[in-house]
Amino acid sequence: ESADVVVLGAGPAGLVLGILLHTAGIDCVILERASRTHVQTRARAGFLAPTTVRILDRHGLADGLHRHGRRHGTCEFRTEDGRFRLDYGALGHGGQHHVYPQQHLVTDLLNHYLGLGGRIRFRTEALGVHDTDGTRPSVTACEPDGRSTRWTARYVAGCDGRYGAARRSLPPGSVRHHAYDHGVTWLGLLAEAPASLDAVGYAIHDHGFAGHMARTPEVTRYYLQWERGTPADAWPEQRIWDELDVRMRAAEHGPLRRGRLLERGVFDLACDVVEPLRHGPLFLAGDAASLLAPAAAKGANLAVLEAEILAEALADALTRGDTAGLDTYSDRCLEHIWRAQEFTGWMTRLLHAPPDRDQDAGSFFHAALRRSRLASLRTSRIHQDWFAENYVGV
Ligand code: RFL
Repeated sequence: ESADVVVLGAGPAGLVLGILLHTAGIDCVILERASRTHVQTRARAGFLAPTTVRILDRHGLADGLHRHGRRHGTCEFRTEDGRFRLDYGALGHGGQHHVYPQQHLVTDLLNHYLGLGGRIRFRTEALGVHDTDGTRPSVTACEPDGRSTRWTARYVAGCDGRYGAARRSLPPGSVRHHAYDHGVTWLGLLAEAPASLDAVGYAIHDHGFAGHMARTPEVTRYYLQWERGTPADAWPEQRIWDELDVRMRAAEHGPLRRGRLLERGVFDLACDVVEPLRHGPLFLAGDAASLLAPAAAKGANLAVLEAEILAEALADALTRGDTAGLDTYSDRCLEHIWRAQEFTGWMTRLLHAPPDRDQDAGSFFHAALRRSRLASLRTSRIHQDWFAENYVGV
């Protein structure tokens, strides 16, 4: 089988790319390992940046977001020195987030793509991308019935995440892989409960970080810094809520609204960047290109931005033979990626004690630095503007 562009993965990156290519009249197909139900129900991100909303608006993909998403522009830090709020939507360039769960966005994008007549194969796992040294790459894939197929293409877009086939297929030595582990682990929770505060909550505590993020009126995301290696189900629900109360200082600032925990997942705050985001006719976008720790909510936003840049470049190449956009794709994206990595690293260090905190040396020093950094953020308008610009920007 064949298509001009074979897209691997139907997350935000793959779907935006598929829609824009299809709209530009490019023959493309999306291969997705998971089932349609799985793709439409996988809860992850929720905070969409103004750039993302502008991109979705530009292509008529933001109806659901405007109808059901909510604007959000406040975060609250809770520390041993009390709490303070930043109305980041009124600082910096005045940008706000839209809170709209990623699975709803993915559902909207998928419906749009299918409505256009776009081709997608669910439960079809890409096994490898081949012949990337030439001009006629191919993708081997495993179909739902276990048969294997080969797709030939002009270009392949790897939007299949960190563990996908695109990254695995890069020939050794063809790209550099910069990986960094922040040394911190989070337990991510989805609670069947309304938000407990009208802000993103970041709690800094001796026991470790705790976070609160709105999702929908019925569901709220919480995070607990978690000991690496401890399974997600190690604690009963009661203990998790009690610990959230302690770290969020509920006794001081008001109770958390408790509810059944719908989902738990443990993940390390590790990040990486592939450089360049291209090998011959194979291009990487989204998490396949760069993974970010979720501390600053950048991953889905970068995925959409990169998909738009790549779609334009591929359309220029395929319709006009103009490959200038493909040649600059990697550099353009890497600029945004490193900026997002830098801010995410800054947020990660703001929210967590360094992993060596139990070894006395340095721990007091680091705690003092963090306190001072928070004091600056609480009191300096310039620091706040910088924070706001980076917090909502991609
Ligand atoms: P996705 O969404 O992971 O989609 C990749 C798709 O590829 C499929 N796939 C394959 N298909 C075919 N063949 C193969 N061999 C395949 N291997 C994989 C997968 O089934 C999947 O459907 O990647 P994409 O499109 O690059 O999008 C990236 C975002 O999903 C990710 O960056 C964000 O979810 C990160 N993130 C957040 N980002 C934000 O911008 N704001 C947030 O608030 C935010 N919160 C989060 C997050 C990620 C989290 N997790 C995953 C740790 C919260 C959490 C808990």
